[in-house]
Amino acid sequence: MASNAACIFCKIIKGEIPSFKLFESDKVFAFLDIQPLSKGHALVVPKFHGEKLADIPDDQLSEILPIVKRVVKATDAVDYNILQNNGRIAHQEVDHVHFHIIPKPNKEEGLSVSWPAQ
Ligand code: D5M
Repeated sequence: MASNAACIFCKIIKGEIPSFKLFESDKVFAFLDIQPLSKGHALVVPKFHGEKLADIPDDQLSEILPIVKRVVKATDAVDYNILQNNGRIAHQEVDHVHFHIIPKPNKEEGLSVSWPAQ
C-alpha cells in the first residue's frame, strides 16, 4: 500500500495524528474536516497515497464512492455537495486524493448528524 511519510492524510490514516474517524476499511478512510464549511463536513480518502485522482489505481477508487454515499446517509442532509479538487489552480491544498462531503443545512430545521457512518 503506497504511503507517504510526509503526507498529513497518510499520518491520519496511520493514527500518527488525531482525527475524528467516521469509517475505515482496508482501502478507504473517512474523517471530519478540521475546517468545516458546514456541520458534518467530511473527507473520504483512499489509503493509497496519490496526489490526484488519475494517480489512484481503479481497484482503490472503486471502493470510495459507496463510502461517500454511506457518509452522506449518516447525515440527514437532503442537499449536499461532493467536491474533489486536483491541483493548486483547482484549490487542492492537501496532496492526497480526497472527496469532500459538504452537507447543506435545511434552512428551517438545521442539520442533525449521526456518526459514525458504520
Ligand atoms: O482540502 C483540504 C481539506 O483538508 C481542508 O478542507 C482542510 C482539511 N484538513 C487539513 N488538515 C486536516 C486535518 N489534520 N484533519 C482534518 N482535515 C484536515 P483541499 O481540497 O485540498 O483544498
